[in-house]
Amino acid sequence: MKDAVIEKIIAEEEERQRYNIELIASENFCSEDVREAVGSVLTNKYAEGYPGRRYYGGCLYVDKAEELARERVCEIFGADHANVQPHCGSAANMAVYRTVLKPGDKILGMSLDAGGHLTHGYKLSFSGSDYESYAYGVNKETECIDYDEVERIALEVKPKIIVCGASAYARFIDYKRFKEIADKVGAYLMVDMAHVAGLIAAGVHPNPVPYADFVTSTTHKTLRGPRGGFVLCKEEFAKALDKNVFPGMQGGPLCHVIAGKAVCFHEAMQPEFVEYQKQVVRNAKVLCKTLEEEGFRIVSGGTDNHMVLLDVKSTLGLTGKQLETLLDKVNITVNKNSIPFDTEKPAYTSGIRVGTPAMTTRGFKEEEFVKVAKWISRIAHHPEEEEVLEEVKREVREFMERFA
Ligand code: DSN
Repeated sequence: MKDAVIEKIIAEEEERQRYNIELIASENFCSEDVREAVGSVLTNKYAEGYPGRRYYGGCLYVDKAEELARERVCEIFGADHANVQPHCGSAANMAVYRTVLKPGDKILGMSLDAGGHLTHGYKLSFSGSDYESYAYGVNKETECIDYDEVERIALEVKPKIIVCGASAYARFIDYKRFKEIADKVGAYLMVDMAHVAGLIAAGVHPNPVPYADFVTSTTHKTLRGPRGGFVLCKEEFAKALDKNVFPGMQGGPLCHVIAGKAVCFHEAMQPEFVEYQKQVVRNAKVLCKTLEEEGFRIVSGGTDNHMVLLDVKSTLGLTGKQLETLLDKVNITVNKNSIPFDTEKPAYTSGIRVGTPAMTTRGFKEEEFVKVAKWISRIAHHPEEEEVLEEVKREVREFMERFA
């Protein structure tokens, strides 16, 4: 590369990714094939419109790539229609809202502090400023979604759309029950499956497609593709959705990323992908159990998916930010996260979110995740001790040499 400055930055990031233990639940390592597609000449092409209906000439090959991506993702999830052009998950969610809502309409989603996403109605996001947003949370005792409470709020609010799916929720979501609630109040149902899309593709998590009017997702989390988004919907919404993505919100699609999505969907149809996702869940359960044995309080008492939410304040007296910073020092990467009914500000939080998708891709199994849990525990229990930090950092480095 002629730009030596950027070349160095990329090399440093590559080194960081190679030797760090990556536990951010929304991250993963995509395949070389996905990266090849994303780094290909398809980045040079303008292709506003859709396959067969473009506003530019020369779209023969990018048409094929987009068509393939659409067909594959519909086959994986059993959907009628897919739009694979959204640049990210937020854009996918915005496209759905713009398809069925007018500004000021009511939206009901999971609150951010209970585990929902910014775009599910948070006040500082377009979803909370363009629409009248209402939130449901989790039950104070179980820290799980209380479906009767969701129904009560829905009956009171009468939203035009109900949104479920979460960024920091370790339990199964009962999509059927959400559909019943939506039907009862005459609302559309949108499921944002971004976090669990890979698990769903592999059949280790329930599929929301039979219940939801719209399902949105990213492609880079458990699905292990390039950074991007997509929307699935019932045939009746297909035309309106497509119009709202382009020309409604976006101009030219990222043809190279769409090709990367097609590769990712192909990979998600292989038997190895099912094995990988099963391992992701097994690893999360072991990580959860070991951390619990080490004295951490697990929000909601366990996990059904790829992540574990830890309350580090009540048992260890640390904020999420403190533990995130300490773990950074030993090259274990996590993110601080609010927990339900958190009394700390979002910049500090009482929690940490950890996930297994990335390190499962790198080959970690149960045994390795027991080690990871014990390192996290040592750091959390000896936050002031420099020797402990040094020792764990050295152990992590030596350990990661085996997986580099
Ligand atoms: N920000 C993402 C996450 O980390 O979960 C969700 O989009």
